[in-house]
Amino acid sequence: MKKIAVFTAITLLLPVLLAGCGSSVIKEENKVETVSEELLTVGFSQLGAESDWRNTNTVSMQEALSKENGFNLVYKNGQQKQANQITAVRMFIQQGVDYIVLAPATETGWDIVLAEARDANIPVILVDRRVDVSDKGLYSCWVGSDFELESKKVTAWLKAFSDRRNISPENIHIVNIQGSIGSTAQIGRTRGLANAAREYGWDLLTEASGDFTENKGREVMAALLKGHDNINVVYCENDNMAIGAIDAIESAGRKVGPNILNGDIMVVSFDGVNEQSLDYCREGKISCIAECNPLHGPRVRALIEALQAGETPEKFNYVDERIFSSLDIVDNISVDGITYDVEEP
Ligand code: GYE
Repeated sequence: MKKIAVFTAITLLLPVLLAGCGSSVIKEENKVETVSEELLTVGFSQLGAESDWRNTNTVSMQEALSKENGFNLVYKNGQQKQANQITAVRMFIQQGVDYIVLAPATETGWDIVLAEARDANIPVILVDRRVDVSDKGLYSCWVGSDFELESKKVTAWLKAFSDRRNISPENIHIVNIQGSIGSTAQIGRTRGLANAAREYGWDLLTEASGDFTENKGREVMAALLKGHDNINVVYCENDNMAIGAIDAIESAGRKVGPNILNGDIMVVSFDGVNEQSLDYCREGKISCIAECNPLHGPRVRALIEALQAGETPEKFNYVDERIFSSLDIVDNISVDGITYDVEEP
């Protein structure tokens, strides 16, 4: 495979300090650098920096694909826009990188650029979210979470909780603050809730996207409270939106918590990465969090090393994840025949 000898430097994003992630800092975007022939050049198109999950994921990738580990990583931040990611992938192709790692913003719209990568003989590894392409041969493999399973865990927890508290299904009035529409995480988490609401007879009032950000979560929640006076469960498709939503609920003079027949609004969420959301979970402000594991760097590294060694890794690689609640009411849940202990956050 072709190696790149020379790159020259550009770009600049202020390093983003990670909440809840100790001292890890995202390195600036980079493009050009002189690298030794010994290193494998990897172009990583990250979709953005919208959440703590995402920033932790970026750091994990940068740490695993470091020079010390034998990699020359070219990192591009797509700013939550697929068009930017397509440009980044084309740039990687032009530079003749050895591997492309893509964390795609949305599922659709990748056929053409991935065909260009294949024509250039550059293997593509997908991380986190997936692409919906007519030919699965356009990428080598994927590693990430089962987002619908995460949703099934949260809804199983809510079902068990409401059964134990004798809350009848028609008294459960849910709004869903969705992630970025068309992303794999949104699609799976939204589908899981819709299926559970139908199966259990919950009142799913409405859904609106908060784009996985704290600010939009706050905005959307404020609007939902104005439009519906009976909301008692908020299902947030990530923790950053949950933090924003909790702020909006409290600013509206309402209380977050599990006593939903006595005026509380219950918040449930996904990720378990950000320290504040874990604190909220310990305090009972967030009743339940399905973990979503962002530490894919070493997994992607292992996939690249397998491909380098001429092996064919599994096409789809799922990570194991937990469920958290500090409420002493549901010890475990069962989903698709598997029992998961509900753990302390
Ligand atoms: O849950 C959210 C992030 O795709 C799993 O994207 C990821 C999701 C994660 O912005 O916080």
